[in-house]
Amino acid sequence: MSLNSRNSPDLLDKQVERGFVLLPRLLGAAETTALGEAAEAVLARVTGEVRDGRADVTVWPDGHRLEKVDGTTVHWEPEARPPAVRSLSPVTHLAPVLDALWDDDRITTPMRRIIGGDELGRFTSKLNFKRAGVGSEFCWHQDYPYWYCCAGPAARDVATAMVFLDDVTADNGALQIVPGSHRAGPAPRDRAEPTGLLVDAARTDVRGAVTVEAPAGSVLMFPGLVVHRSGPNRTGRDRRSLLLCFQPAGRPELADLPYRAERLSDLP
Ligand SMILES: O=C(O)CCC(=O)C(=O)O
Repeated sequence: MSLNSRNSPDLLDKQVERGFVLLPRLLGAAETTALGEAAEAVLARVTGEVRDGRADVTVWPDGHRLEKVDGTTVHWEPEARPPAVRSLSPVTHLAPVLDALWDDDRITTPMRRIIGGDELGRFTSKLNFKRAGVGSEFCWHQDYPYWYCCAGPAARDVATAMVFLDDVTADNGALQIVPGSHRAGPAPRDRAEPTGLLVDAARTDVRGAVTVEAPAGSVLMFPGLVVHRSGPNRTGRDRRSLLLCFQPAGRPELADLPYRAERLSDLP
């Protein structure tokens, strides 16, 4: 599909400049529903394996529990009772309909503009579930520090396409983005926070943040240096999304790179 008038090259360039591109209803209703069904089927299969005791467990310094099985990491909501999954990553290898999106021109054409290269490669993928009533906050952060610990300076060239599987509104945990924040480079991090990955919001100007509401099937794209957060989902409606993180072709994927926490000392 070519870009339609709403998503004309000029408008796209302006959106790239401000640090995020929103493509409303890029995917049709039926295909969005099919993606949601595939996401639920993957989740059921993977959590079944976890229940059978086949996963390797890690607990992060902030108390978040992660379990690895089938080449994906299951990240649990820290507070949800009964337990609920916060995210699965990487995930597209677990369902062909999710995997096909890597080669979908509707996504790759604008993504090439953001990354600025001809040939795109995969970096990683994630399903964020943000379930009704229990989906928790993502604090202010840039994706960059985490990716930098794995990929080093090449992390600058990674950008995300976030495919919304449900309608996104301010009250079910829409993303808040600080326009132009990517241009300032790595933001000061909160040294008191155990992961060392979050932005210090007291030392970063987040006052101009915008809330990105969009219908299901919309796609939001942004590079790893954009400062963003999302609130908890206190509604009765899930806010699921599939994130595809692209990079220039020919580079190793996130899953093949060791996490080197000592690299954080290179960053502010
Ligand atoms: O899904 C969300 O609300 C936050 C996504 C995000 O920032 C992340 O997964 O790093």
